[in-house]
Amino acid sequence: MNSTGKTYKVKDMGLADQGRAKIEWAESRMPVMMKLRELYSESKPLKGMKIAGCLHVTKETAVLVKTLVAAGAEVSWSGCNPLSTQDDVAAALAAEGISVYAWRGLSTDEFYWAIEKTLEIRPNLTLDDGSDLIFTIHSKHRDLTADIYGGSEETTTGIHRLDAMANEGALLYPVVAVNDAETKWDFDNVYGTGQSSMDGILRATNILLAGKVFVVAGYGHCGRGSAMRARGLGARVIVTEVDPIAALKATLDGFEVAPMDEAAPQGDVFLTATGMRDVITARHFEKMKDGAIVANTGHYDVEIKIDDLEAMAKSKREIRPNNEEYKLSDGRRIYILAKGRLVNLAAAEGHPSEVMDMSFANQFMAMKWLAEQGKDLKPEVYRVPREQDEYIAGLKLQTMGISIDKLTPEQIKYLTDYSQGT
Ligand code: 9W4
Repeated sequence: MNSTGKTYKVKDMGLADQGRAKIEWAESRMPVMMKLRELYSESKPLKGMKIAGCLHVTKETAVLVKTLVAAGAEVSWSGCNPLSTQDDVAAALAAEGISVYAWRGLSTDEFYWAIEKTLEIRPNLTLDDGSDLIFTIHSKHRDLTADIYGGSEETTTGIHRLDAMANEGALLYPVVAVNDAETKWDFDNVYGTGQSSMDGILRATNILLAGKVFVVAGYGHCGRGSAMRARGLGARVIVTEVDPIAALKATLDGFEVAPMDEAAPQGDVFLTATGMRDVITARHFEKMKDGAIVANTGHYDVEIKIDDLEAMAKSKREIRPNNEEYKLSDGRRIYILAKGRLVNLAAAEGHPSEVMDMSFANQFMAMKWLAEQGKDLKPEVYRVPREQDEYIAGLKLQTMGISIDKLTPEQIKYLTDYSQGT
């Protein structure tokens, strides 16, 4: 129990001061969240709302939690991934009076126990990353849905599952698909993943990227962000693709484009960002130079076929944290970062706070909207309205001291009046 009589379970309350410092640092980088906190701490649009959240317990999430509380909500929280919980942040939240049930490395049973604990408040709103809360409520606690105005979901994967539920008529309350906001996915993927992938590669290797050949597999948003940043650090970038449109964009953006078979013998660093499995396999490892570094920032750990490398290797050792050296029988050495898992999360810290600022502003606005309208909505999956996206982008620009032009009434008329011709 903490000073406010709330229960919690975290690793070590002695870490609370360190966690508080981390949260304050994030707050100083999340001006949109701080603006929303200022705007709504008086009118308290979430007053009377109980929110259960299941989302990575990080310094940025703590800023979201504190903003929900400032807007009047009572909050209970668990982490959505056993490896992403920052124990110091969890302790700081507990010390602030939040019912938080999260510690790094908890077991599957403990994970579901934590979710159950957060549901004890009988939430009016749920906030998910991966839809574990929504699924637990729909399968085990249907009685709770009577009090629930709605929920939000952070990820694409979660939303796909919810769309399927809604299509079958199985969804019992409205859910906002936060991932679909442009101020969320586009900025996360291009600027968040782009920078944090370079960060992960540099932390795991400490190499000079200038002058290196950097191969990016996939020219979706994450690939584009990574290619841009690698170029910015002075690397010569080669993009590989299967989609002719994406390949053409990469070419016109000034990148070399080649098949992986041709890129393999040239690359110093390889980064997969395709979302597809088996992008780098034995065939490519066979052709790589001695010292080649291979990392993934795409889908889980399936893009690099490490089993192939294991089979080819004579020996293997950890040479630095998140960096394993595989020695082949011909003497070549190949380095795999973070065991082929997401290098930006495992070897660095994910999206910088400035990027999470917009994702979580979308979460906050979704909660506010559901608190105000949820009871009148059908149990469907709702996209974030364009106006919310524009509001958040506008706030971000404002906090950065950047102003933009406005359409004049004549221009608006010109836009909508087809009779004027071209
Ligand atoms: N973090 C994560 C996942 C797996 C993992 C070394 C190998 C996602 C989004 C946000 O999934 C997340 N595996 C690890 S560390 C680790 C961390 N290892 C350790 O050995 C396995 C995750 C959202 N987010 C940001 O991006 C920034 N602030 C946020 O809230 C966070 C974490």
